[in-house]
Amino acid sequence: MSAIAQNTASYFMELEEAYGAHNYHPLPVVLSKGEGVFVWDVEGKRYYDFLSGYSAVNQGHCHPRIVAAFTEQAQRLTLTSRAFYNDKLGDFEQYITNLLGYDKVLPMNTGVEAVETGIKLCRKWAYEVKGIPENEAVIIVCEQNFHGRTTTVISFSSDPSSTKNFGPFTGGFLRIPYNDLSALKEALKQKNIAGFLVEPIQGEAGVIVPDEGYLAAAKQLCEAAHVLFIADEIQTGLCRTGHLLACDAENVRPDIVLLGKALSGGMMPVSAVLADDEIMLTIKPGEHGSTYGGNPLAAVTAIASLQVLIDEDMAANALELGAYFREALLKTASPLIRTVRGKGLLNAIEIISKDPDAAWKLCLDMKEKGLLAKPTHGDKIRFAPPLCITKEQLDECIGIISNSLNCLNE
Ligand code: IF1
Repeated sequence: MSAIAQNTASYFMELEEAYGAHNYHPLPVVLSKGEGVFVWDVEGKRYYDFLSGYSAVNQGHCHPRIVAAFTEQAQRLTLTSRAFYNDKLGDFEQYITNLLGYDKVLPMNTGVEAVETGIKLCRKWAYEVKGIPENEAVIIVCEQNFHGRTTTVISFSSDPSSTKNFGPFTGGFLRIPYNDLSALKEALKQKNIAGFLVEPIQGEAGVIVPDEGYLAAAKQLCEAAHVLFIADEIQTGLCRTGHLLACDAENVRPDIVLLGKALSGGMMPVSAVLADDEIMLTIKPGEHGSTYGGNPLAAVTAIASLQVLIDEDMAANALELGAYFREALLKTASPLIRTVRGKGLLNAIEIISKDPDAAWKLCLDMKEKGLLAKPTHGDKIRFAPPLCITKEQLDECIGIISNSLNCLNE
């Protein structure tokens, strides 16, 4: 590896290959700078970012207002642990609970920690409020779910690449098909059901949008069965789908909301769980937490990140440009596109081709033309630009995508 000139793309790729675990398979591009909808590689080439850090940078890369809040606080106080109070956490707690309309918030770091927290809260509530016998609580989840990578969370995954040779697993989960109300109705008849954990749109599965009314009806069924409706809004939340929460589109108020990713605008891992007192206050001092959870740097960064989403009306932009984008993709009438789906600026296409590598090749070609996206499950490509993208920029991106589709078809 010493034969490769330093500071070239190959050098950085070889470095990761040699010293990093091989748990990802990145597109061959090495990024070193970001601003708004753009990222730049080490050679200075500029790209539209259509992944947005897996929806962590909804606000755009290095948003100046978030960077300013972050750097100012970084020079003042970053971490105190929760053994002491700090003068920023309360501000954040007040701001986010007011914004989303819940009694309380519990701050964590990564998305999967929010999911773990939601599961623990749901179980506590089940035993201490609902009266389910201890260790018997069951949480309903969906086929093709993605909620993160801890051992408990993969325990209820239906994806063999997430689970194979990682067992033994955590019990207490019941899997039903997604977007299937009668399956939910049946499952809710079983004994000791405590909660229903659901993604308002299934991201990893390929941006699967449920039928209109599914979330509202599912919430009603849960309510009638005295079961908590837990919405994993880690990817769909914070304006990505054209609403502050994806559940807002159906006027659904989940019993527990899980947030992460864009809660920090890409600055650092910040996640949060929201619920009312009846649920949240079942967890007592010493029963749950995290070293970094609720640190003042995270608190300040999260407030700024939320304010940017609201002040720049990013939900409205996502809603309007998302519809425009899907229509434009359909208009390309490319024989390579099997389907276009999504909501707001969380979108995906499914590629149809005899070539099993078609989606990968398309992404490589778009990269050459200045747009970054990455295939999943072989044939699906997610298109999720930062929510600050303008119509003019989006038009240019639509041009790149349709050019690449044409090139690949030749
Ligand atoms: C990876 C997708 C996005 C999530 C939902 C919890 C988490 C995630 C609904 C965990 C994380 C990620 C992680 C990333 C791939 C990715 C992803 F492909 F799965 F769909 F966003 F595009 N709930 N999603 O989507 O959050 O602990 O990672 O902070 O490579 O694992 P985390």
